[in-house]
Amino acid sequence: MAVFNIPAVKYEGAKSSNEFAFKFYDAERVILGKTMSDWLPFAMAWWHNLGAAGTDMFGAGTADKSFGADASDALAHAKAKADAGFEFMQKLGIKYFCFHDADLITERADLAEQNAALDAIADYICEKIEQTGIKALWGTANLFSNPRFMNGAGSANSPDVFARAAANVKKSIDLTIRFDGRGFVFWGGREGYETLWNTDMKFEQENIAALMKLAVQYARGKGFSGDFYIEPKPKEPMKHQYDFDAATAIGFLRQYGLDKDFKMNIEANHATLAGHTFRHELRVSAINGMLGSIDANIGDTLLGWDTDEFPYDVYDAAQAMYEVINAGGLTGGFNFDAKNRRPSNTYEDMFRGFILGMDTFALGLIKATAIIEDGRIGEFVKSRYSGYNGGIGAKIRSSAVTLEDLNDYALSQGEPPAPESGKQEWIESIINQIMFGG
Ligand code: XLS
Ligand code: NI
Ligand code: NI
Repeated sequence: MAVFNIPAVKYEGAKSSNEFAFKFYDAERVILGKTMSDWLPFAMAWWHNLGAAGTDMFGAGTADKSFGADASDALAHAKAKADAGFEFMQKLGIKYFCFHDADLITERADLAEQNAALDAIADYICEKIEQTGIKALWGTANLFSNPRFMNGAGSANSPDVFARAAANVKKSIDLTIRFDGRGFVFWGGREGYETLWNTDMKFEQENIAALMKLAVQYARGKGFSGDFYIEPKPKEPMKHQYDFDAATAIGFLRQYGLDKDFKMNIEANHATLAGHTFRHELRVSAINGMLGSIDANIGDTLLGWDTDEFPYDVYDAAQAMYEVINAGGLTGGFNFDAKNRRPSNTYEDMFRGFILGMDTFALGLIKATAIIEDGRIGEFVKSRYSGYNGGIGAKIRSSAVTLEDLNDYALSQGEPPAPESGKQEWIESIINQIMFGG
């Protein structure tokens, strides 16, 4: 029996007034040689869509996410969530989901009982995967909600807590492999500090790296060939988190020899919390060969925390897609790590959120493609560095000069030619022309 009283969502074009239709996301439309659905492997976040009921620091949930089950019966509720989730993804044409172990079924304190409960729901989810072809984009272990992780997981001061975190990672890798996942995420919500007075930062970072190394060894031994991801975030819940931003996380991976197995999972809202743009984090990852996957959401500058809103800003999405296209696409996908606002508390709102997010990224793809095909900006950027194509520039690029050579060159040339305009305003007006000029 269907959970949602909404038919499958179809593409109807920009003029459609059907609120349950896509206006821009046309899965089969070919753009730059690939279909929209290949450019945009969308994923549903199990925790937000099937779990989050709108609870906030000031009030209880407003949405009913029991999906008709008796929520006190853990397995029945977990199955109802899976039924709802797969129906939801099928109706939207979404091929992937992302999950934490703890999202799948109510957690139990005892590890053996917890693993048995996870196996029971995993059997059910595997049947659904078999029936629908929908599978995991990535899995992860929730090493932040349970009070046992209050001092961290990999970074915990207690080796017993470290061992429990490792066991949860092992189980979550097993589940990811069973769900045919493309990747495995580490998001270090409790891997950081509240005060340096009680913290051995170096010791904690070494232990986080050790946990990651153990995870890679185990997963590769089980035949997992996907990517591991770090999802950087500067703060929240901790005052300072070690995976502050992409540059910090990439440096950490290189320091501990993890860079061959890991890439970045960039979340838009985390980028802005770190004082960067979403696009900046994508560029940093891409130029380091580590752009893996995206948590597609948007924050709110007036609120300033991880509000996880559905992305609606086409200007922002176009910039993100410009980076993704230039990087040749993602090996991961676009996970809507996003939730409805608290007053948007109906099942219909769940669909409205995803339609908004999918249409926003479809528009981003369309507009970024137009910017690339227009060519003016790409050409301008190339021409700005054209001095390096020959002469002294080419020698600098190929490391064929010494500092003395450059000194001689500078002495002989006199004052360098006047610098040329960076033309930012011209570029920004081209963007507006492409975005709104029809
Ligand atoms: C929290 C993170 C989290 C990760 C997965 O801010 O975005 O949801 O994506 O643990
Ligand atoms: Ni996230
Ligand atoms: Ni987040």
